[in-house]
Amino acid sequence: MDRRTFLAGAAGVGSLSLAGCSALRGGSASANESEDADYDIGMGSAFFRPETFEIGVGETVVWRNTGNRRHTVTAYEDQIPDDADYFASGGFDSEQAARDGWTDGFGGRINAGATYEVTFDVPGEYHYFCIPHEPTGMVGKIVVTE
Ligand SMILES: [Cu+2]
Repeated sequence: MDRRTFLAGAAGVGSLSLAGCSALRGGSASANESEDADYDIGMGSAFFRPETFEIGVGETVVWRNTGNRRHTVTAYEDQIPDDADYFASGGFDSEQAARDGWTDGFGGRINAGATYEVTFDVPGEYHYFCIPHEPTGMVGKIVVTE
């Protein structure tokens, strides 16, 4: 009689602690963290977020199109450090080539959900923009520090 009571009590405690564990695991905190880790800069309807992003020399910046429209990441050729390589989604080697490529058939587009990344080896400030949304102020800045 005493033994049966003890076993029933132990089983009850076990169920309770299991329920507690799965409630914790089902929390959304860890899921959100891993999504954020996929990119550094999001691209919304007509903005880069964050608009200014700071990294160290040799680090890589990942942009992700977090919206539904097509965007580009296109450097302003005269607003990057003198000895830095030009960068633009689509692999264009000049700002004019990137603008022409977009006009010719949306070259350099980053579709919804897609990513684009650049590794920065030269310190300084890099200003860039999105070709289709430049008129509405979709610009950003990368600050690379030593
Ligand atoms: Cu855009």
